[in-house]
Amino acid sequence: PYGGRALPMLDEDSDIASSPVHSIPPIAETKWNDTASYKKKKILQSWYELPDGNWELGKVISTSGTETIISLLQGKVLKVQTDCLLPANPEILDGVDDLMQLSYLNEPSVLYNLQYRYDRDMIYTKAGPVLVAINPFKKVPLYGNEYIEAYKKKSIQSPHVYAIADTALREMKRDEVNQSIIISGESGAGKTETAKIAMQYLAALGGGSGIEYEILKTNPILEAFGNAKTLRNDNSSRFSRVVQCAEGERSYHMFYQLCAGAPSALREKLNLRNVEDYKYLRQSNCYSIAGVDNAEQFRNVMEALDVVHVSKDDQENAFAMLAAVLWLGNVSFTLIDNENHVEPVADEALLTVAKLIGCKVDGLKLALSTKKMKVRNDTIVQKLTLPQAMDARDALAKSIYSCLFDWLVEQINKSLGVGKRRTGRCISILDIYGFESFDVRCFPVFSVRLLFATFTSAVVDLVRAMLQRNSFEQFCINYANERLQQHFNRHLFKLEQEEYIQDGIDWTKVDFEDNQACLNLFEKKPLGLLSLLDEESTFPNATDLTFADKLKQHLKSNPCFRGEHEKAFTVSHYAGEVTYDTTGFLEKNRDLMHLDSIQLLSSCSSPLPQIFASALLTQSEKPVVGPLYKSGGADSQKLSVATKFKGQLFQLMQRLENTTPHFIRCIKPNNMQSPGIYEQGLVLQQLRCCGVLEVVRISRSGFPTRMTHQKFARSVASQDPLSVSVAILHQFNILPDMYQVGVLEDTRNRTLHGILRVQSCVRGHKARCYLKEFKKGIA
Ligand code: AD9
Ligand code: MG
Repeated sequence: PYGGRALPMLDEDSDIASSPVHSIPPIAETKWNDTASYKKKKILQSWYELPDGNWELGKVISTSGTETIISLLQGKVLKVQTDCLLPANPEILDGVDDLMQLSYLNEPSVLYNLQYRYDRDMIYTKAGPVLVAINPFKKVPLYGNEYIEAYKKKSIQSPHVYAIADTALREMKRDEVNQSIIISGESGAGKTETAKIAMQYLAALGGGSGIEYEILKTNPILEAFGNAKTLRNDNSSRFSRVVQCAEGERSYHMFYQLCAGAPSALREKLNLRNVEDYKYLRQSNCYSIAGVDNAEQFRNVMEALDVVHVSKDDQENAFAMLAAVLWLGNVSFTLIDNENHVEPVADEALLTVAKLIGCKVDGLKLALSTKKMKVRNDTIVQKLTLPQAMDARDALAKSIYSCLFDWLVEQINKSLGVGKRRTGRCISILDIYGFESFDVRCFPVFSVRLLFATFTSAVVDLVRAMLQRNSFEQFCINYANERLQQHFNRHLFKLEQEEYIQDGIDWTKVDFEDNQACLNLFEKKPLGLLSLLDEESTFPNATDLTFADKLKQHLKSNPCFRGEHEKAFTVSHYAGEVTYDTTGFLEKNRDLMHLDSIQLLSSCSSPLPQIFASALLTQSEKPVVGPLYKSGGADSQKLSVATKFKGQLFQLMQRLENTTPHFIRCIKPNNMQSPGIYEQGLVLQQLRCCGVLEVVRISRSGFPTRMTHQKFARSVASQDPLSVSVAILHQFNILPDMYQVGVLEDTRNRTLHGILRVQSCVRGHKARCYLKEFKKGIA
């Protein structure tokens, strides 16, 4: 990431200066291909890479020529090429709080340091300004009031989510600037738990107005309606999985909780059945989560809804919508002519849906079996075939659910008075879905073995789920992550350096992996992925194959793009290459919600469907950002899903841009959701993806501590700040070429090792002192 330039301001003893330069994620490594320097530096321990890619620590016995003899842990002695080794840190640095303190910042050293801490339940580590959190998959004794108090009083210094939340709160008050805590990581890495821990701290410090308790109580509600069990995480934050669910996964928790926990009066009113009686829930063959009691959870959610002042009526209305979604899934169709047109069967399912949403049965039938289209001045009614009718049904179910979720959030915000608080300042916590890539290549061996073992339909489905392609959902998720990564880069690389330059610091610019080219690939008009997708979505005869061809035709020279076989294409994301399968892209982007269904909802007598209808109309017709998408033939103007997504993403980014960000990177140490298992390869891949190590490097080569001359001078009790500073530099034999005119600050915290590196500048009266590391004893 350092684009071929040596890092600035390094003393001759620093390992970073001699690092070879890499242009892509692997962390720049210090290879000791020069034996003399190896000897000179008295490296006692080294990392040796085993054939399986893991690293093992070895003691260096002797080095001669280009070969080194090392003894590994179990006493095995090897003669190896010296340049196959990476230097290890001295034991005194085992488990340091901040990766910045490591003398050697190579991959095995970082992995080792994180593991050392993880094994001791120290799941948090700083990587310069970023907090790294490794999922313990068990209860760790790091939370609760005692810890909150300790972080509040600053009597504990160890890295923690509490410390990040505390800093955010302090900076919000001190600078009167909104703050954000941005939490990222793969599915199951611990983002949502981390967000809750941050909320817990903020709530405890909030001042006891009672609102804190209410805010914490929003968690069970949002999780019941917004989370589901997936193969990767029993409590995964999801979107859109009402109508489809893979084997072994579940739909949103709330459905199971309602079916298990609704009191009998409510059951009767909503005509509720058991989970197995609903097709939407039945398809994945999974109803329970180990250790979770659905009925009890339902009572928790009801209690939480009371706490956040959602009225009993509104609660019941919401449950009715859930029941309507479930019954919609059971609506079946029958052929009515020779042209494969269908209409819904007027059975219990259809009648119950009509009753729950408060519409006429005929109106519902029509909405699920026809589509009105305007051609010039005429309205024509098109009958639907079975797949079209099923799509219309599923689209209605999805819309009702997503409207219900939005409505619920709005109710909670209203009742908590969000946006109307006195101070007007806020801390936003962003818990976003992480980068997703289904590595199709990894699975075949496993799946073939499975297939031979037991050829049941359940297994085939499981394999299908495992072989999931990267589809439209991953495309959107990864695009969002690409934007977030840019935000991360901007703050931790770009702005930092701009500040040095602005302050007149003699600074050689450090290049970093900029992902602008990939963002351009998505956003460029008219020849970017999103524009081309929208364009193709407007052609009634377009198919996923014509879409893929179009991409290949227009983007073939783009370095971030590669066409693949048939319907596939590959994007070079910051986190690696992802191959997308365009199957279903156009359908998903068009958003099948027909205007007929919206009209149906607006004609309903129940209160919620009407609210949903107007929300859907504004959503689909109000341009947010980007071009309008005309649905084929009709004159209704609708935004495509991708364009809507982009609009929402831009709003989010705009909001984040106006805050001081604090970053937390969550890491998943294994795929089994088990405690105590730390898979080096898996951790390394996540560290490489998120650029954490590059941040450490830049922070280390930069000047993390800044102080005005005045403040510094006060701390050494002097009348003349500048001369005191220079005197100190002189006293410690700091060579003149290691500092510019300036002053020096005491960094008591930074005394572990290393050499004083000072650089400062004077610009008018606002001179600042910049320094890097401090030699033990200077403080
Ligand atoms: V997803 O992208 O929403 O699928 P997340 O949100 O990153 O994912 P989540 O926070 O739900 O993951 O964590 C997954 C599970 O890890 C939790 O259900 C806990 O069982 C476990 N976990 C995560 N963090 C902690 C922790 N600090 N302490 C204990 C934890 N357990
Ligand atoms: Mg989550």
